[in-house]
Amino acid sequence: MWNFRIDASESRFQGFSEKWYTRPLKQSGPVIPMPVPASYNDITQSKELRDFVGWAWYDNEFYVPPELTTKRVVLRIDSAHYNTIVWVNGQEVMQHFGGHLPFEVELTKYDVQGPNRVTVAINNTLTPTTLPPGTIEYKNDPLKYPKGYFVQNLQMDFFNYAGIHRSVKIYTTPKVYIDDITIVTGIQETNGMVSYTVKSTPASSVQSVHVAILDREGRSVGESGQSQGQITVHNANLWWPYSMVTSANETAYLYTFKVTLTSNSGVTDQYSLPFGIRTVSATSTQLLLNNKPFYCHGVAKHEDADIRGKGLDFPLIAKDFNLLRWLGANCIRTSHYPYAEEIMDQADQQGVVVIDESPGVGIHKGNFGNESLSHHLQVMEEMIQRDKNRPAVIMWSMANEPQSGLPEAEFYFKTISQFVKKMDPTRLVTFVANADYQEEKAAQYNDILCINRYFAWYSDCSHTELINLQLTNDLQAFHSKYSKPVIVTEYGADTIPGLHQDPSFVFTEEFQVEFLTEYHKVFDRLKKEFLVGEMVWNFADFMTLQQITRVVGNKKGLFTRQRQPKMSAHVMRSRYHGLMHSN
Ligand code: GCB
Repeated sequence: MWNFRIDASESRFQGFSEKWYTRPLKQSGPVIPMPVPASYNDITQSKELRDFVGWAWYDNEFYVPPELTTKRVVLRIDSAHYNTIVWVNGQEVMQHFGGHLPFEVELTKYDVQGPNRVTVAINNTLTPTTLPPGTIEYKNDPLKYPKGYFVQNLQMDFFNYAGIHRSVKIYTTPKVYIDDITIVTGIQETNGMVSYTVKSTPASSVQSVHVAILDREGRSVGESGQSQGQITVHNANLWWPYSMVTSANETAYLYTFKVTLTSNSGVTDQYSLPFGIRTVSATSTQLLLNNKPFYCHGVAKHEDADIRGKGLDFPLIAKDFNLLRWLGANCIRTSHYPYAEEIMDQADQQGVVVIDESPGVGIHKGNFGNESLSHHLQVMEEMIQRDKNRPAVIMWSMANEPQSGLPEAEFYFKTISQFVKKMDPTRLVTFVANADYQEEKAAQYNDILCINRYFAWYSDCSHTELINLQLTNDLQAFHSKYSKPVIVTEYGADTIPGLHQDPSFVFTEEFQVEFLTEYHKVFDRLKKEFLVGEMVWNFADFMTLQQITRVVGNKKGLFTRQRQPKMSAHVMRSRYHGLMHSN
């Protein structure tokens, strides 16, 4: 529990003018206990706090045991949404723009034996250059609104949860330490080719680097004394998604890459990184994992649950992975932002393939300028840096449903796609398109065409008899234009659990089943041609803004927000288990 208060002053700047970071937050005014990690929005009964836009302040105390002060002491925040400033003992130590990704600072140069106070101020305001973008609209009609009244307009449809969403850690490393490891794998006949680079700091103090690849039993299967090189793993066990497991291969085989660093005082640092040997590629009609065709049958998700909002929650992570297995889903998209590292660890370990998406959701006209682009590149860099060694990640998604029919989208996505390919030539890149195939300007830079479709929901609502014709024509047109494989990354219908009507009616469980089943008929046909994946929108119901089109949130889940199955979950389960055996 941290101390917490929002700055609801008219200026929204009282915290800075009164320097709340210079003394315990409770001395600045009333504070409440706030759990970390969690979104702050749903923790109290206050509507003002739930819907708050502006600076929220947290503080807490920590100690660094004297024996650790001889080491490098680092403060790491696994994620906070959105714009964050951190002070230690009243001194500003770091700032970070953007949710969903970690940031850290070395505290060694500050006196931190303690007791220490860490103060964190977080602003959830979204602007035209943040990711996701948003706008603040001031309402100036004095007959309708009080002075200074504003609303936050968002271009995404999920609730803008805010706060310290993931863990805050103090960790230590030796002074001469392993700073970064990059592993890239290839396959030659039955051998795994493991190329690696180890970065150590300060490089001048390093005497030697030793690397060893350990198998699951801890036996060394390859070693080297170089900080950079390639190791051949003979008769390698490849990393396979669990749906591709046969008697000859195992699920998600992870090796350990063990690095030992020596300085003139002996062994100074050791790090063991789990990794998998696998390759990803695409032809004009296929997605290949380890040179074998892979059909992705999965779900798009959200980090979202009652009370904690987007806060990290281990029981929820375990439950969701159990439900993915129950469903037979072999693939998830981290719609619409990078998920917690603890979730990604499970995907690596359990053999669930991931399309790793940036928070670039709802990029519209006015969000394609240079400032937006350079921030987007920065976010892609942080995301790739964080997830580059994960075997589960097969594709980077630059964005969800940008206005990619606009001419300015072409340069924007060309630049990001080239940047991503340069940083990571071993994975595929995409963004999830929503424009009509004739208007689409940027999908040429995607390796796989990812498309969200809502025929019979947002268009021709209720007319499930049109899905077959419309979806077939649309997907075929996209594929013919670009000669690339296609994944339908979203399709779904809002469904209120427990609402039944026969014949089907929108919002009933019967309608959701009928709707999904009509899509499946098309998928089953096009799967033989160029379709390489289908992903339901959404795994579970999730919270949105308050709108007349949403009944307390988006209800397109196969599961309720509390993770109980709707009728559709059983239908998907039978489909996915069937697909698994034909994969
Ligand atoms: C979409 C968006 C997703 C929405 C979904 C819907 O196309 O990508 O964020 O939640 O539609 O249900 O409207």
